[in-house]
Amino acid sequence: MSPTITAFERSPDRGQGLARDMRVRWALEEVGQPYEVRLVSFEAMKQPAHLALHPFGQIPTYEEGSLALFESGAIVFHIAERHAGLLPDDADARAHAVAWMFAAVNTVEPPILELQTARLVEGDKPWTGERLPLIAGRIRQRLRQLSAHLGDADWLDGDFSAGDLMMVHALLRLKPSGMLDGFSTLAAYVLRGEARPAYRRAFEAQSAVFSAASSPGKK
Ligand code: GTB
Repeated sequence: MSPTITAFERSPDRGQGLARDMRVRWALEEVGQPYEVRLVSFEAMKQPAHLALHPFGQIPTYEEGSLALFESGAIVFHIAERHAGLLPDDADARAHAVAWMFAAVNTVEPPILELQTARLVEGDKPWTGERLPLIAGRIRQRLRQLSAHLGDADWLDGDFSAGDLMMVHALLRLKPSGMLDGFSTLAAYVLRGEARPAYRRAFEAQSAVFSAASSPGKK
């Protein structure tokens, strides 16, 4: 039976692949696992039926038989553990790949999210002008460190892994800010991720949802 994931009925990013269902779609495409998608509105996400799947009323979720999961990192890890292609066989290399998954969501992504919140949610606050350069500084520090680790390698630790998938997707949110432009090897790393056929298929699938919702005749 194919798993079912949830995604935004109408994504605020207008189908640019920034919402976190994209990570899950990408992982499923990498391992060749077909999947179903249930689209949810912001209202539906806060209703009991969805809260039973996701305690915080968000997307994505993942259902497979009696298993229901939330948190994109946990879902990608689950997919990577059960299918070949996203984690190395060697136990130590596998542990490294998992460390990079955590680094993506726990070390690199937080200041990137802060920037988005400061701009989009708190942009009208009197302190925003002073806060933005501080956040940008924290992001640049992480980018410098990540760039130093990556060097001229294609991926973070050997072959492409779930760690790269999570990291590339976290970095993608920086694209509109232009901050990646100052880090040519990271910009190329992100482009390598986006060029993967599995990424392209996942991107097209989530983008098609937005296009369909925006087509004439739809509210
Ligand atoms: N830690 C959780 C995970 O990784 O799964 C975070 C899940 C999460 O933040 N989900 C968001 C959500 O459901 C969608 S992805 N938000 C609705 C709500 O909280 O009510 C975050 C997101 C939203 C929009 C854009 N965008 O427009 O660019 C990008 C990312």
